[in-house]
Amino acid sequence: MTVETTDRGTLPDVPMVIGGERVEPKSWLDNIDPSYGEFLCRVASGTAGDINRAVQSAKSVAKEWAGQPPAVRGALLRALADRIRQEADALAVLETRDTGKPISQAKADIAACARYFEYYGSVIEAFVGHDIPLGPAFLALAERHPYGVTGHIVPWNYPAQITARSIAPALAVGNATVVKPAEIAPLTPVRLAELALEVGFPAGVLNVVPGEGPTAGAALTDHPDVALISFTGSVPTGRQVAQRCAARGRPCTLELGGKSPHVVLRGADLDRATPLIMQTLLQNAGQTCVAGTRALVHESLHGELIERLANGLAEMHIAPGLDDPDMGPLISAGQHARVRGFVERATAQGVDVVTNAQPPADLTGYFVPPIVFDNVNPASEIARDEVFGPVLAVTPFADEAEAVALANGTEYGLTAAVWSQDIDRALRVARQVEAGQVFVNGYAAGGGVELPFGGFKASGHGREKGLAALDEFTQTRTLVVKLADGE
Ligand code: TXE
Repeated sequence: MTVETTDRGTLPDVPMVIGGERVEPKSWLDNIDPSYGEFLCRVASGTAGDINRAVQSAKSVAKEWAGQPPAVRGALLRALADRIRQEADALAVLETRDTGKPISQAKADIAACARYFEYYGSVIEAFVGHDIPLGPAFLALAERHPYGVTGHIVPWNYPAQITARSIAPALAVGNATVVKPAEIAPLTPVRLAELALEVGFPAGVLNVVPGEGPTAGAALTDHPDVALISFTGSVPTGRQVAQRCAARGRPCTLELGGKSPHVVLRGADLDRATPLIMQTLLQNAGQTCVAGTRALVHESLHGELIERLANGLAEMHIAPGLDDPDMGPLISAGQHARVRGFVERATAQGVDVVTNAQPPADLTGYFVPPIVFDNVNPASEIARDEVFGPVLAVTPFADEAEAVALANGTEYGLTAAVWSQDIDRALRVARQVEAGQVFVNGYAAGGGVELPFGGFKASGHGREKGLAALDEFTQTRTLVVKLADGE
C-alpha cells in the first residue's frame, strides 16, 4: 500500500504479513486518525492462531537464514534501507496519519528507520566472536549464535523507528522475526515487511501480525518456539511479559519509558537549554520514552527559565499532523483521557500552572495544550509518574547534592540531560545520574542509532541500539578443543 497523497481520506485495509504473503485476518479493528478523531482504515486483528502461523513460518527458515554469510544478510538490510529512503515521503504520510505526529517529525522517524537497517547491515560484517588464550594445548573460541525465532512487541508512539530498532539487529545476526505492532498504530510496520519482501528477504524471515496485546501479544510471549522477546511499552505490561518469559525460562529485553530530567545547573546557558527543553517536551506531543518531562533548575535561573518557557510555549502552533505544526494530537481518546486525568489531579492539588494555552477550538482530534507546572513537589504524582503527554514539572533546587537527589528521585532511569557551562560541575553531576543515557549540554544527539540505549531501574533492562544490541540478540557458545601432545 503506497500512499502518495496527503489527502484526509480513508486508507486501504492493513492486513498481516506472514510467510511472505499478505494475509487477511478473520476480524478487523477500526483504526482512527488522531488528528481528526475519524475512521482511517481497518487493520488486522491477529489471533493466537495467526501468531502461531507466523512463528512456524519464521521457524521454518530460521536455520537457513542464520546460515547465510553476514555479508549476504547485511546486503539485504542495506537494500531495505535504500528502499525505505525511496519511499520515505509515503511512509512518513502513513506514520502521520496513523499517529498524528507532525509530518516533519514523521520524516525524521523514517530517516532513522532507514538508518537502523543501514547501520546493522554494515556493522554485522565486523561482528565477531573471540578466542581465549589457554596455552598451547587448547584452542578456545567464544562464538556468537542467533537465538532462532525472536518476538518483537512494539508500541504505538514510534511504530516505524521502534520496529526497525528492534528487528534490524535481530535480523542482522541471523534471527527470524515475528513483530506484534500496537493495535492502534500498525501501518508502517506492515509496510516495512512488504518492502523487505520486495528487496529479496526470504519469506518468513520477517512476519508482522497486528493485533491486541492480551491476545496476539500474549500469544507471542507464550509461544514455545519463540526464544527471546524484545518488548517496548509500559511498566505494568512489560513486567507481565517478563513474568511470562521467566515462566518459560526465556530471556527478554524491556524498554519501559521514563521520567527524564533536564538538570539545569548554576551557570547553565539558557539560550542553549530552553529550546531543547521545549523540543523534548513537545516532540510527538510528549509521547516519547525519552521525553524530558522534568526540569530541575538551580534557584538562580528558576525565574528566567519559567519566563522563557511561558513565552516560548505560548507561541506554539498546534494542529493536525499533516499541517506540520510544532505539536500534533495525542494518539487516541484513551491517551487523551489519561493525560487530562494527570493534569486535572495536579491542578486540583493547587500546583502552579505556568502556561496552559488551549488548542484552537475547531480541532476535532485528541489535542491537549503543552502545560508547565511550577514548584512541583518531587513526591507528587506529576513529578514521579510517566504522563506520556506534553506536561513539564519544574522543581527548583539549591545545590548540586539536591539536584542529584531529585534527578534520581523517581523509579525510572532512562535518559537525562545536564546543563552547565562549567564542565567540571556538569560532569560531576552527570556521573551521579542513574540513567541509561546522560547528555551534557544537549539531548538525544540526533537519534543516536549508534548509541547503546536502555534503562536503569524500572525503565527496563537489556540494551538496544549501537553494537550492544548485537550482543542482546545472540548467545555465546564456547568451543574448546584439547590438542594432543606433540611428538
Ligand atoms: O502500553 P502497553 P499502552 C507507557 C505510556 C503510556 C502507557 C500505556 O506511559 O501512557 O504506557 O500505553 C502490547 N502481552 N508507554 O497501554 O500496554 C500492546 O499491544 C503482550 C511507554 O499502549 O505496554 C502494544 O503492542 N503484549 C512506552 C505494547 O504491548 C501486550 C511506549 C505496548 O502496550 C500485552 C508505549 C500483553 N498482555 C507506552 N498487553 C515506551 N517505553 O516508550 C499489551 N501488549
